[in-house]
Amino acid sequence: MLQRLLLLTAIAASNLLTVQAHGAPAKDLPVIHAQLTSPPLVPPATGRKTPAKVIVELEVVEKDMPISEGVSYTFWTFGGTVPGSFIRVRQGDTVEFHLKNHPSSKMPHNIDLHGVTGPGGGAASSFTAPGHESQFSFKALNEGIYVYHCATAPVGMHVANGMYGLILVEPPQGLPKVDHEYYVMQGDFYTTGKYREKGQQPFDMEKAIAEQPTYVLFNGAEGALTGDKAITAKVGETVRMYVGNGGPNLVSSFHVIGAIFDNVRFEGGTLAQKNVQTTLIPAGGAAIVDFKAKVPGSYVMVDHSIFRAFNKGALAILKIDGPEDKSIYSGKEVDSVYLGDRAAPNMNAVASATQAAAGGKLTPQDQIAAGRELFAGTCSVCHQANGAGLPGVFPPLSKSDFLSQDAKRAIGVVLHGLSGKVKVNGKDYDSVMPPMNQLNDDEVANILTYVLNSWGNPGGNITADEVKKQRAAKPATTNQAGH
Ligand code: HEC
Ligand SMILES: [Cu+2]
Repeated sequence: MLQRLLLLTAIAASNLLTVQAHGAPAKDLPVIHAQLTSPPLVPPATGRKTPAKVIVELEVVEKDMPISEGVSYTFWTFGGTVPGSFIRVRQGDTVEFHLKNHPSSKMPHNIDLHGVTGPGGGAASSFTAPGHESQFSFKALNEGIYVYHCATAPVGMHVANGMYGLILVEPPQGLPKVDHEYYVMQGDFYTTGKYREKGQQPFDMEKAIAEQPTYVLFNGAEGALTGDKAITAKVGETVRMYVGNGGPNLVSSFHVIGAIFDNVRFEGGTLAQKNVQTTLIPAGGAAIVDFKAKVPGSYVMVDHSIFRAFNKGALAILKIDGPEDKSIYSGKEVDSVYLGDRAAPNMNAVASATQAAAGGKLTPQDQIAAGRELFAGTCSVCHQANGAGLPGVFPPLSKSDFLSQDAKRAIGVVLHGLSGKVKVNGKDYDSVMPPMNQLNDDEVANILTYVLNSWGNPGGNITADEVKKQRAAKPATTNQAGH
């Protein structure tokens, strides 16, 4: 309340001081409290034509948050989110920076802002123990979009835990008006467990040193920008995205499937490149991309190092609503081809199955519901959504005699793949199913339980333990004669 009052007073005071000479001493500048936003939101334009003294208050909070469905991670955050709060100032502003470290923190932290001119970018002046606050000032000399991050030893670990964000230094004349501005930031994450392995996952220093991330994510969590959390626009509107890359290790090949960036301020600099398909965003760097929404549908944002998108989580959605324009594009809405198992608008059933499993109360009904969501986009690409398969190419899973002969054998099929001749419902198939061992034990168990209880199959259930045992075993024989 008091803070609000102070803020209002500060704004009122700043309005009184209309004309401000360039280069006025900081003590004469109007005082403004920066409004910070959580991703994917961006604070409004400063709207100022003259410099100000801008007070930024940012608090470091260490907290557990989901990194994927049913997977929890202890993030270290600037402002409670990954990436951290978005800061917006104007070139020529003097920024009075207050860094607080929440009393519940276990670690000291500091901040290095790439928009600062001075040794360490503020790091040396901002070392802050838990329960403390530090303060330093800098003048925003250069316009641009800048990464900030923690630089406390071990630096890589602080960054890997989510300690980065963006600060925009507007040019004196401001940026051209657009209809939407969004804040998207990539990061790579290292957990001791495998991708999507459930439960609390600690940081894995060895994977981080080897630069082998378990997750590559936009905005700190798988699904942070998909389903009902997708960012949105309407046909005819302009969209600007401030896209950062916190790293710590990977360089991002940022791409929006089905869109061309009209303008890219690459590397966050002042020059704009036009008509760009994929823009490279270095670790510790950022870009400003903009484009006009022309055709409705779901646009999938990826790191075009494509295994990161489909197997490590680097996938987000921009949903554009509005009338079709068949003269530009005649096709259909993006489907499971690009969305994969993210095609389901939400994965609630997967999350509740995970919760039930953790509490030892998993029912076959939970498994079936979760399996249905995972089947879409994972198995349905080949076996079809109704399990009917495609004649001569993909065998049916509906009323499959192969499946009902030996339900447990299907575990091996999913984990290790299947090739060679196989007869299903009297028809021969001689093709290849790739191993799908990127799925974890719960996922395989749930998908197969769903399959066993769908389309006239015999029912029953498969447990995660059974999957675990078969994962260690050798590949299933591909020849039916062996059975
Ligand atoms: C890339 C295409 C593809 C995907 C994805 C795929 N399969 Fe298959 N699947 C096949 C092919 C092809 C065969 C037959 C292989 C052969 O001819 O030896 C097969 C065979 C099978 C069989 C044994 C035959 C039958 O019809 O009962 C089962 C069970 C099965 N798949 C389950 C799954 C499940 C569950 C998933 C999802 C986790 C999945 N498959 C994903 C292509 C695929
Ligand atoms: Cu830190």
